[in-house]
Amino acid sequence: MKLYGYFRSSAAYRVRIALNLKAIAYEQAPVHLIRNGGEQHSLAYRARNPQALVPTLELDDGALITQSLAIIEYLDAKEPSPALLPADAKLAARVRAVALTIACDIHPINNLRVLAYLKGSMAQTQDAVDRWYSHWVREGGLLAVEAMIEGGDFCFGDGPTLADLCLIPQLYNARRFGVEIDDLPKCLRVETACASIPAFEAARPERQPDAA
Ligand SMILES: N[C@@H](CCC(=O)N[C@@H](CS)C(=O)NCC(=O)O)C(=O)O
Repeated sequence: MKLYGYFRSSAAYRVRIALNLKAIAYEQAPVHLIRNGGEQHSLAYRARNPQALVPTLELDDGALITQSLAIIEYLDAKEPSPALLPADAKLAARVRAVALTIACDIHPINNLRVLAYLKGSMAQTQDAVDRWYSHWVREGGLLAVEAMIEGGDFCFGDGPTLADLCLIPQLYNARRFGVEIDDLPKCLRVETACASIPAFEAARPERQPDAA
């Protein structure tokens, strides 16, 4: 398998954790989101992912899957162990609710292209853009995730699920942009627990071949 991604992309980070947890071998194909005007916009990459976003997973037969959550659910179906969604339907719905809060409610409005549009076409200052980012990470939001998760080492239960795969990259990004997260003890406990798991550690942005 080949993962088209970018070291700092939180969506690609989610998929790297899933691949590592399931011990699936894969090759990385870096797509630099800043250099050359953003390599995601190239014709070659758009042919793989019409949204011009990372990640894209290319399977051994050449099939392409886009959208990190769709990729992770595909991997979970193909390689069920360890399961990233609980068998219990009610618990699985709670796991998905946290994952979707991050992937659908926080991430899209804080994506690179949105921040660039605010700064460029909307002529906002860097300070205004930073305030937008922090506001939507928290209110959009991690404050809700803090209330939704259980308070143990993982968001739910005694092992990582799709919820943790979304939370850890979001916390990484929050730290990178200086967003206050010290008042989220349950999220921070999950962050500490996941940091000791090699699959999470190996997926960290600074450990990737394209980290610059
Ligand atoms: N919902 C998509 C989001 C993908 C996404 O927005 N990726 C970002 C990096 S985290 C990206 O490629 N941004 C490029 C841009 O904004 O131009 C997913 O989960 O895969």
